[in-house]
Amino acid sequence: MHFIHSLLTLSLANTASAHTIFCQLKTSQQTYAVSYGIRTPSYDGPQTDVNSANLACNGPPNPTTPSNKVIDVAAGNTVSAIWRHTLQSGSNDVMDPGHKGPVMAYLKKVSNATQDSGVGSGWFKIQESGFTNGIWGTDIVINSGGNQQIRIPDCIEPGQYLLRAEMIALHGARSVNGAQLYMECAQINIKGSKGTKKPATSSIPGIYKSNDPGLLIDIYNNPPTNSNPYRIPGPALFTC
Ligand SMILES: [Cu+2]
Repeated sequence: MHFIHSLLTLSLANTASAHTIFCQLKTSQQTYAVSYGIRTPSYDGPQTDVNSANLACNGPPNPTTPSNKVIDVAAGNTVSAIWRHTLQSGSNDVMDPGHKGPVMAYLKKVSNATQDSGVGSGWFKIQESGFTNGIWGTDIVINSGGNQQIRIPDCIEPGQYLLRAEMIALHGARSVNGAQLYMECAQINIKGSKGTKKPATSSIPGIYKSNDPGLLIDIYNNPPTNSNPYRIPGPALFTC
């Protein structure tokens, strides 16, 4: 009994230590330092309450550190949101591969990216990957050394934005609030766009419900299939 308990404790400890942080941004120009222009937490834990204000740009129980930097990004460029298990981890330590689920990115136009909390309206989704041919979005990120590829639209207005990158782990999602949501916000300045499109926007919190079919799901006993595909949560993807 004691042996079994120890094994259980060990496996829980492993799970807890294998969360993830979007901690670094790479543009076509430069790979920025860890935490440069990104509000990173020191602890890598998830948010699990989709109605929390901390769903926007993370927060307690994972307090984030502000950054006074804003990263220039050229419209139409593809950037990488780089994910790591901890702020010190390398590319071989992205997240526990047992963490399976969708990957998404959102933008919000702001007047001052270093000051805006991100909470509330203005968000639109610019990238998503769910479950295709047995591969989860998280698998793609882990297998590419932690790189989430995000194309910055070239049809929207230039200026300052928050870039919110998100990975969702569904291993515990068979019960309500069992999905683990990981997100951080980078502070960017989109340059070179002559676009004027104004995407339809949503509020965070507000993009997800705890019973969304993509968040309340038993991926082990009732995995998505071709006839019952995985439904990525959140608003429709914005495209130019
Ligand atoms: Cu985790």
